[in-house]
Amino acid sequence: MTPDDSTDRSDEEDVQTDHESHDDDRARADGSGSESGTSDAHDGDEESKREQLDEVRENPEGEYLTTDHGVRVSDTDNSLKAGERGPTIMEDFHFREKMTQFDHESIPERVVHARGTGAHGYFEPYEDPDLEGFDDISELTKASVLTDPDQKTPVFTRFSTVVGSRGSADTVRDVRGFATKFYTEEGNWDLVGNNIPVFFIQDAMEFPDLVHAIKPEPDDGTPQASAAHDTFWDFASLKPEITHMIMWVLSGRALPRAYRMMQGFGVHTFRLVNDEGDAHFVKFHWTPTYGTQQLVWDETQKIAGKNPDFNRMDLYDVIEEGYEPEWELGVQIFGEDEAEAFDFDVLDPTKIVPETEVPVEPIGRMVLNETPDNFFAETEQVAFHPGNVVPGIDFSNDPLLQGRLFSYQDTQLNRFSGANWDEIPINRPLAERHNNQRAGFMRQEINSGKVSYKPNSIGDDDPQEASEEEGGYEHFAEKIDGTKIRNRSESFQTHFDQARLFWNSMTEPERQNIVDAAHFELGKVDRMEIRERMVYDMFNNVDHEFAKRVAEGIGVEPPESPGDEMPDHDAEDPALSINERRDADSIETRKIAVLVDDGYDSDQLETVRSTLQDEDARVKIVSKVLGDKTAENGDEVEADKSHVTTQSVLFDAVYVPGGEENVDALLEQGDAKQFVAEAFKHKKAIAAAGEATKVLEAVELPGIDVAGDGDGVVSEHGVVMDGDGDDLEAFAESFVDAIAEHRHWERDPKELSA
Ligand code: HDD
Repeated sequence: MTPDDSTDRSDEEDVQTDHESHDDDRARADGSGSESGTSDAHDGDEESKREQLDEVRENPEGEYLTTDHGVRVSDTDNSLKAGERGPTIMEDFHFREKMTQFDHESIPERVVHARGTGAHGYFEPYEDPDLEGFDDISELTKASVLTDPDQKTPVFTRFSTVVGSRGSADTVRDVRGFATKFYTEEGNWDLVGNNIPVFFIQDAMEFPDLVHAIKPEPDDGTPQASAAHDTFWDFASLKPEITHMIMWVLSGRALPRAYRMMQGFGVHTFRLVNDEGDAHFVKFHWTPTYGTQQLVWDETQKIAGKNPDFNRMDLYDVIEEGYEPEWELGVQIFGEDEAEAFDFDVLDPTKIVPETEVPVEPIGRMVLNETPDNFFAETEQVAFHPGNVVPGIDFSNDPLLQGRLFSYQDTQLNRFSGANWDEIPINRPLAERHNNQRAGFMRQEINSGKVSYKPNSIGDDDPQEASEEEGGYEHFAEKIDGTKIRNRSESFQTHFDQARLFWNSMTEPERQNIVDAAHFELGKVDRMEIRERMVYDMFNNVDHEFAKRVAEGIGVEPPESPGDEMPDHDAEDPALSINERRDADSIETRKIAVLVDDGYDSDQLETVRSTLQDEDARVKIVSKVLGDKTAENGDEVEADKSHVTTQSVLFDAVYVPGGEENVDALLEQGDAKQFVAEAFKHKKAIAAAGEATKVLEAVELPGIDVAGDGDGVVSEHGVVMDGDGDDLEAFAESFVDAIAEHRHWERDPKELSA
């Protein structure tokens, strides 16, 4: 019997309430049953979500304009009036409808993570991943989305900033959201994480306070998308548990180069549960194959003005250009006994499980390969909920996670004004849905039949509850024996250990970035007592030298001795440092500007350009004004951007080709010299050959001896030069290597700004 048969009234007497009797009915367990409502049965391949969305796509090409009710419209510019110059008439249904739709176009923005962008793709588990202590991943979990290499599960991933409103700039200092909806055969699984593996607070109860403190202040509504104001640091300075997160937020992690160049973390400890009901703790990690990379602070602020959609456009553009951003999903697995032995509590979301203790083991990969058709319908309306899990994936008692399990469902009610947000195409699962929900605002499904309750005899007691074997979700049978209590566990009280681990793990340039960030953030705090608390009560308990360095820049008397709670350890974990981990050496998708004017050296430009393009970098010609530029030999290139519309901060590297006339023109252009100077300041690779080295001389790059005739190809701190301009291939290769370094941190950050 399939679920469809249950509406057959002739079967009414044949009531089955014994679920065991449905054992043969595999249709329920494997999702291969007949279609029902708007949720089709799909076989869970990569295309299946796309096919489901295709059913609701609309394209007006070649069609007549109609009202929402399908009546063709003859004039959409003029309202219906009583006389040519008379008042508008109420009966103008087209005017009323058009205006009403417009007036109701916006929905409340997300209370946090309002600003974001998303893309479609798929997830596929690796064949036979190497997992220490397990012969097969099915010993760990029964979630086929993670175990079956033949299953390509469609996903939609939305990246976001946290604090800013929907229209705020992308490159602000902030945590980034990294939320993935897996449309699995067994229902939707939402992994709603961030690009930082810890969180500000330990208990969801504190979340409204945290968000109120960091959002614009309630009296004047400023500042936008920034933690750099009194209320946030007031809150932070009174909450030692926030220390570890503060270290991450002051670091380059809060300034990702691109969404596709940041790690993602599930943050909480979750559980994986196998067929036998055995559970292991797990931490989820996403690692980008384009490498974990950051911007520098000065650059982020300029980008916010030049292109506030920097990260949004980056993701859209690379996918549209045919690149496929990819992340590897890794897991850290540990048992309850191991968890007991750690000197921190795995239920405390302000703690990582250091990779030096438990390695990250890769189990699959996610590829994003399709942009949404419509930002509102897909990216804005996608609704995540950490409570969306599938059999084999379960929660832990992390009090932050437990609170999230309530908050997300609730917040969607606010965003969508009703409970049927799960029926919106982007949120609708691929797995079949059958239950006794029938009503509510904007109900889309038409559920047939008389029955919407259980138990029932009229409808054969369908839909049936599924046993575990039939795919029914069973919560992990954790034994709980507790006293009702409202307090914080003693095991949650070590606040500085891992903050110190983070500081110890940073390279010196990263440390300097953290200190500079603290100078900026706390420099914006008016109240001295808050700045003092941050230095004495927080930073001085992480590292004494660090506290002194911060104090010196914010008018606070440097502490004379380390804080009483400063941990006595020098442990490091190289996985925490962006500079140490790198994750990728390729320059694929990197954006390289070529500064060109008439009279450029065409052979040189083409050699460098083709070398870069062979490496899948994106090369753009930048000139004073748009239009074609003519080379010495009569070749032409068309400028992609002019100095008015672009700037060095929007590129990863810059190349200045030779050619006497070209170089003379560039030397006259302040914008061109500024382009090179800023690229240097932001530690990006720079290349110049032949006459073009004169541009480097004119810009006076601190600490760089510009190569001259006879020096050959020279690479100094990421500045690649060929004074003779005659070894172009070696020159181009050297430039590729310099770009792959991402940033040349050894350049003194202070020198140019001095
Ligand atoms: Fe949250 C959105 C990630 C703690 C309450 N959160 C939201 C989004 C991400 C995260 C990525 C955006 C989803 C999207 O793109 O639509 N949140 C996290 C992480 C947390 C976390 C990694 C800590 C580990 N969040 C957290 C707590 C609460 C919330 C403790 C409340 C108790 N979060 C929300 C929310 C949001 C949200 C208010 C706003 C919009 C939404 O849910 O859909 O419910």
